Amino acid sequence: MADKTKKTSNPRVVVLLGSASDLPVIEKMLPLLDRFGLPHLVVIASAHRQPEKLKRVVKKAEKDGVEVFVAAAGMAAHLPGVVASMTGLPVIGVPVASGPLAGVDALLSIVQMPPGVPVATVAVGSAGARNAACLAARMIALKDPKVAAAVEEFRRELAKGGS
Ligand code: RP5
Repeated sequence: MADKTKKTSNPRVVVLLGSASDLPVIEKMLPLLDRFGLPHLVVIASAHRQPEKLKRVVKKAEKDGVEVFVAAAGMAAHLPGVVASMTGLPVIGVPVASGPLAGVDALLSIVQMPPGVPVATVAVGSAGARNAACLAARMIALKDPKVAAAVEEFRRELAKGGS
């Protein structure tokens, strides 16, 4: 499987994908992270096919100071839950409509975490990916006034009819 890791030093948000086939879903999310001033890294690391790589990526990201993980996956979609099992940082899960069940499978898998191991689950597909960027920014904005200002500016644009 090709590794399309986007290199960024000291990412504040790490976006994990279950497969290269999930890349189109997060395309519209990355410009939003840029807009909120959040350096990010995109890594393909399947929970099922590459569990050791996944653990390495999560542990290195923690060491490098990541603040929020976003994990997007389709079908059985265990990736966000497995990431949440490996870290105490916030994890946002994006369900991807990649199988015959059109994302309902991934949505239920990601949202139904056992108590104590939360994954903040957003909508299926690109809308969810965009909201993952907004939610990550709102979390980080709690302690970063610059990000808070960017979030407020974005909200003002939405109120004027932007999207
Ligand atoms: C999941 O299975 C991935 O997140 C992807 O959405 C789906 C299909 O993966 P590929 O067969 O396209 O690699 O693990």
